[in-house]
Amino acid sequence: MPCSANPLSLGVTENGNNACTGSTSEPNAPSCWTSGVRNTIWYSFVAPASGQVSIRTLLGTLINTQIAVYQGACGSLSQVAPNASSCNDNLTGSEHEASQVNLTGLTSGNTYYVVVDGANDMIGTFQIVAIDPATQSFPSTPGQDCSIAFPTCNSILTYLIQDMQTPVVLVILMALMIVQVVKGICLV
Ligand SMILES: [Ca+2]
Repeated sequence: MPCSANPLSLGVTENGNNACTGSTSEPNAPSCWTSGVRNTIWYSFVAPASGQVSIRTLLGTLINTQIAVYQGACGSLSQVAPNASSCNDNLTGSEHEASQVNLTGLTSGNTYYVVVDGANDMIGTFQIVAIDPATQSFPSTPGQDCSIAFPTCNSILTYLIQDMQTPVVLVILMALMIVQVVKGICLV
């Protein structure tokens, strides 16, 4: 429930599990959520000087999250306006059943509350991270993202096939291909 929310430090990923949770002493479900039994976990964060915070979930055994952000006293919360900016079920792109909101215009120093629920009646493990997008980026997603931009021109790419636990070196003649296809342009 909101008054026992877990504090989030900006930029630090936290593990969560919404099994064995309910929805007592908290606001009604926000309009963007998929209905069903609510099994919520509450987090809080303090808005940074930029007034900007972006929040994202990463899926675990909970395979479909939905989130919303509230403000005010923990016992009488109101959703951060506009409601469409502070509520999300599914983000677009990969891992689209996860959730993300991008908030601006927050009051620096104020405490805000983030609620995480499983869509429908879903429960399980997940991760959540909040960042100040003015100064931070979301951590990379293991198995999906490179932690840094990776130039693909004229490179030797090394892959680890995780299922086989066998390193395989693939030499890709990107330079030759790119010269043939888009001469002079380097994909980064
Ligand atoms: Ca979702």
